[in-house]
Formats: sequence, C-alpha cells, structure tokens
Amino acid sequence: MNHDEMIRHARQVLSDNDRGTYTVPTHGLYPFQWNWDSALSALGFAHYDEPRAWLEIETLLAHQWDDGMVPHIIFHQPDDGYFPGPDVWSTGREVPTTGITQPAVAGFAVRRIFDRARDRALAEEKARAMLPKIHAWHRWFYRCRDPQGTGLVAIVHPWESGRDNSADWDAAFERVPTEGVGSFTRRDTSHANPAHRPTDEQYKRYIWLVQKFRSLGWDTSKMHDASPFLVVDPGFNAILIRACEDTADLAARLGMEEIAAESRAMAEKGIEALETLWHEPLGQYVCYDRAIGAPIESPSVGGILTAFAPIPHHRAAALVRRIETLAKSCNYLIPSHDPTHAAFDGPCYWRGPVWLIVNYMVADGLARAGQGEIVPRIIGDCLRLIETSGFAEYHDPITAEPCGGPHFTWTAAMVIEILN
Ligand code: 9YW
Repeated sequence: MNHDEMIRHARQVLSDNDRGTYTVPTHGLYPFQWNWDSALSALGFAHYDEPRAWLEIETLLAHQWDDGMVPHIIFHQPDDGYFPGPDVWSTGREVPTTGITQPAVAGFAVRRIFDRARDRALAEEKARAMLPKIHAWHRWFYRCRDPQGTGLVAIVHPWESGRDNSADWDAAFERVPTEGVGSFTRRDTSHANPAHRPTDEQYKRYIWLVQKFRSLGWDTSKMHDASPFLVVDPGFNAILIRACEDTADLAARLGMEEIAAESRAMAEKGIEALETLWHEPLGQYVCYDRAIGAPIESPSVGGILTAFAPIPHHRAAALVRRIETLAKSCNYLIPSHDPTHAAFDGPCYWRGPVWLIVNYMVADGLARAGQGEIVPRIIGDCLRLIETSGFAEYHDPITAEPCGGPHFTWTAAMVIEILN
C-alpha cells in the first residue's frame, strides 16, 4: 500500500464509522460515541473536512454534565451490541451517557485543529464556543478528582484511563469486591477474540464500581472519596496538563484572559506534581495508588505517555532511553507494557499491544521537547503495522498481529494525521 492508498483507506474507515454528528470507534464492538476517540478522530477529519472535525468535538461537548464532567460514552442510539449499556449506568440523562470520564485530550485537539485551520473564521468561532466548556471540564477534574489539591487527579475506574485492563491496575483492583454483581452477558467477546480482551473477573469488578457510583446518585463530587479504586495515572495526568497548557495558549490568543490564567496555573501545578511519580530504577514515571498511598511499580506505557506534557528536558531525554530499551525486546514500538515484565501479554488489549494514538502523543511530545531523533522510528512503526496488518484497534508488538476490533476510527485518523 503506498501512502495515497493508505490515506484513501483511512478516509473510508472514518466515513464508514461516521454517524453524521459523531463517529463510532468501530461498527459492532463499540456502537456509541467515546470521548477521547472522538477528540483524536477529529484530527483526521480536519485534514479534509474542517466543519466535520469541529462537529465531532461539538457533539461530545454538547453532552457535558452540569458539573463540568464530559462523560466517557454517549449512547446516542440504542444498541444491544454493547455491555454495559445505558440501563446499567442509569445516569438519568435525556440522551444517556456513562457517569465516568476519559482522558481529557479534547483541549489539545481543539488547539491543534485551530492552529492548522484553513477556515480561520470558523476556527475562531468554534474555539471561542468550546474553550469555556473544556475549561469547565478541566476545573471539574481538579475539584472532584484532586480534592486535597495535590496537583494530580485520580481515576476512580480503570475505564477512565482509557487503558482498561493495564497491569497497572491489577493490585489496586483486587480491593474492588465482586459481591452483589448479578449475572450478565458480555458482548465484547462476541465481536473480538476473548483472548485479546479483559477477563470475566475484571468485568465483574468494572461493574461493581459502576453499581457503587450509581448508588451515590452519580454525584461526581462523592465518587473520589467513596471509591475503593483510586489511582493517579501519569499518562492520564499528562494529557490533562497538556490540554490545560493548550487551552491557556489558545485562550490567551483569543483574549479570554481568565481562562488563560487559570489554565496556565493548573498546568504548572500539574507539571510540578508529576515529578513525584518519577521512578528512577525503572527510568520512567509510574502510577500511584492513592487509596493506600504507595507507588505502583508497573512498567507500562502510562508512564511514557507523560512525554505528551511539558515535562523537564532531562525527563524527556530519559524517556527516550527507556523507549530505546523497550525497542530491544519487541519489533514494533511502543508496547503498552514492558515485554520483559511478567505481566506482558502481546495480543491482550492494554497489557502489551501497540496503540497508534499512544505512539502519536508520545512522538508529538518528544518532538516538542527537542527529542525528535526517535520520532521517525515510533511513527515508522505505526505505518509498518498498518501496512502489514491493517487498521486494527491495536497490534501485537512482537508479531504485528491485528487485534481487537477491525476498521478502527482513531487508528485511521492517526494514519491521516501522520501522512499529512
Ligand atoms: C471498552 C473505544 C474505547 C477506548 C478505550 C479502550 C476501549 C472500551 O475502547 O474501551 O468497552 O472497554 O480501552 O481506550 O476509548 O475505542
């Protein structure tokens, strides 16, 4: 496949998954709108249809809760093909949504699309309308997910991280009970190879947490303290910090001074606090289990995704060394878990596979930090994977096997982004 063919194919994927005002990640497996998928997929549309790119994020933000949270899934149309659906979440919204969030990448996406926009008037109109909403979401994060004001937010459910079954959560997840979770039928395992998906045991705990938050009436100000699962994920925080920084820059250019100042302050505090997650022996950042007050010494890509934020230069340089070490034990960068570690599982979701969106964000951050030498390798591996195995949800970093769902929106969007 030459590059033109690849772009054509990628655009076809986007168009097949386009539902008019939003995209689904892939037909069948994920039939609704997912939060960070939409923001990243908008980057793909922006190269050939700017109004459609803006609309993708606009639709997402139209379902923001009054408290500021932007939910992780919006169930626009009923579909039996996914579990847990709206009846399980039962958040009481007119257009049903889940009651948890996802990585706050929308602020970054808006700034990037704005910077490259050919239609300047449209970009300015859209950015002006969206920035206050995105800012309200960021403020919600620091208010509800960092009640002690540490500068770092916690996730209360693995699904919030976007890295659902990462080994990072294993020990903390043991503290989530399964009692009281009735029987249910998973749908994901009929669309994708069950060996590539989370286990039934993990699903029971996912559902226990949903039931717990439902019992709190979806009051998002109560969830942090009530959750037995409370983890500070460096990658998740890095995305939020980057989004705050991008919001600050863009707001300043548009004369939205208050948003600019508050966003800048949140980003600076976050960057300073991120330093507490550095783990010298592993040479990368690691998660922190806030429920027990201890670091989680798990070498996952969550700690490398920090490159996306404006971390200090010596840390960015150390992350490059870390990636070079990982390159010795796999054929395609960047594995979502260290292949030499016992928990590594090449084709299993977030326990080993390569995700193009992660590669994209890490590469972008390293280039900004003046560590661009490794970028062609990281980006080149994305293209080799697509050439070898198609537009899969994720790929095995050793064998390149295409895993999860096929014909995947954000994978395609990243290809368009890379090749333009
Ligand atoms: C699920 C849609 C989502 C992504 C997540 C990914 C997966 C959904 O798919 O979660 O049901 O487990 O882990 O990052 O947003 O592509």
